[in-house]
Amino acid sequence: MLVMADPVVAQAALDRANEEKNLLVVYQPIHEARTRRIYAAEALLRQRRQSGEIREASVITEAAEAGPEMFALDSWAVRTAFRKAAQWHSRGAAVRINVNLSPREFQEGNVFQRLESLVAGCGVDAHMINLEITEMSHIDKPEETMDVLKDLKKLGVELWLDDFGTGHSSITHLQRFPVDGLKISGEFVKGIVNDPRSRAITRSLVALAHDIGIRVVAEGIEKQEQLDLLLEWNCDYIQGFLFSKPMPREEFETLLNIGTGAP
Ligand code: G
Ligand code: MN
Repeated sequence: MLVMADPVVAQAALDRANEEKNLLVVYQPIHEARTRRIYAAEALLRQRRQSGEIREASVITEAAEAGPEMFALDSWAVRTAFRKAAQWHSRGAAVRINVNLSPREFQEGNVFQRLESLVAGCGVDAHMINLEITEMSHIDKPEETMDVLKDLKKLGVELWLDDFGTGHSSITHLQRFPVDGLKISGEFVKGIVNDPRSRAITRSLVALAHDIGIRVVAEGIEKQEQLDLLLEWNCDYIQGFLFSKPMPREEFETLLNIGTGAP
């Protein structure tokens, strides 16, 4: 979810897409489990429909899968999030910004260079960025991936495995790559109260992460009983509708107790 090769062309495509499709970036808080302090915000791309309803923008990105526009949309979302985060930081809010890195970024190459210029252009502190990564198994060159990830870490960002335990986000990645944390998929979390398997898996994933010295976000928490168990297992961070849904920027800034004015 980074920037296209030609920034002028990319920006024009974005402005158009943005106008036509009413895109917006929403922010979902990630809280520190023990204190409930807001630790980070995950930036998510959404589409505002004429009715005013806001929905997931995956339809747009899927439709654009064949062309470069998907990157344009994603990079617009990331740039928006980075710019906002820079403003929050300048107003004294110590909140990290989580962005989702598309697996296609690795296929396109130059991930490090593109991220570096995006970070510089937005004036955001790279040490406040969490890159959420999935599906690294699509990458056929593990050595090159390793080099890119090491470079990214030198830039100062943290690397988090998203949707851990589902699809292609696997234990091999924990073994091979220098990740800082993992996000346990809501698919597991939703069963922890009633399904002994989901409970055992989630508890073990938290313990596994801690044993190798990394941190954990549990995603998709919707019920108090789920939170109680996660606290008992010493899960580090929590994200889900029980605390906060993804929200427009203004609302998130109100939560942070800061205002940044114009979009
Ligand atoms: O793949 P990733 O983990 O980045 O997906 C985040 C998505 O999960 C967002 O679209 C967000 O709206 C959704 N989400 C966040 N919290 C919850 C939750 O508590 N319940 C459900 N069902 N979805 C959630
Ligand atoms: Mn994510």
